[in-house]
Amino acid sequence: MNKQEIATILDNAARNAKAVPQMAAANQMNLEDAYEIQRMAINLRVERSENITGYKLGFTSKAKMEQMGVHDLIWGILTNEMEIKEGNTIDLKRWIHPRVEPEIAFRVSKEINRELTLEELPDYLDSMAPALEIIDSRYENFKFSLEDVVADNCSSTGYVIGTWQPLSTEISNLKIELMVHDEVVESASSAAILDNPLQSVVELSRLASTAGITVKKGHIILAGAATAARFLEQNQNLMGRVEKLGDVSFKTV
Ligand code: OOG
Ligand code: MG
Repeated sequence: MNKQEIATILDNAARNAKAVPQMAAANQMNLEDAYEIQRMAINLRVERSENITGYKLGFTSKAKMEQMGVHDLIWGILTNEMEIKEGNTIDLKRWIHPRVEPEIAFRVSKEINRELTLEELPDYLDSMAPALEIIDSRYENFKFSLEDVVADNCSSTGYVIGTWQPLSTEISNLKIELMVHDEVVESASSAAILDNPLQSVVELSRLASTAGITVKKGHIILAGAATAARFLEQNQNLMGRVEKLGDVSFKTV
């Protein structure tokens, strides 16, 4: 199969909520091919008039790498179709086998087109918020190689952002929790994310500028989960809680 065919299969899998087999090994896909396929699949969304709203980092913590068996940092693209408003109720039928994970989101205040240092970030970010990411691998059994997950836009499928607040640079040791019906089911320190979640923004600035992509003002950046992800079930109240930043929630049916 060529790259465009793979991108179309993955796009259809997401639209029809129907899993497909992994494709990297059978098609000798390398990492560069995988990112090209990711862009092609995003272009199909843009052709349907979706807008790019930001970027997400993946496998920035050991807990995530170990859960999924992939040990390299990856990045994917978010669109407005993936945005879920805080407090909304989502019908799980729109997804295949969705999981949720607690995250921290940053908002870009000035165009980023080169690799930034940690010290420079306060000039480029204006706010941060607690967030929940919903991931839904398009592959059967939620199993993939590094190339497969990259081609599948890093399992991106949904995100919920809590209340934005001014950027604070001291966030390297905040408690991050995932709660189901008010019970904590996953918990970690933000230090689990590359020792400091702001480091995810540094990594994104490097990866995006190398790929010739400009991160625009207003874009959001998800730093990557600090904990393992949990499968979603019907009739759940989900909440992400980040110490000092507050809560973010949604419900399932
Ligand atoms: C890939 C996405 C990883 C994160 O926060 O580490 C990710 C997956 O686990 O399916 O979003
Ligand atoms: Mg994530």
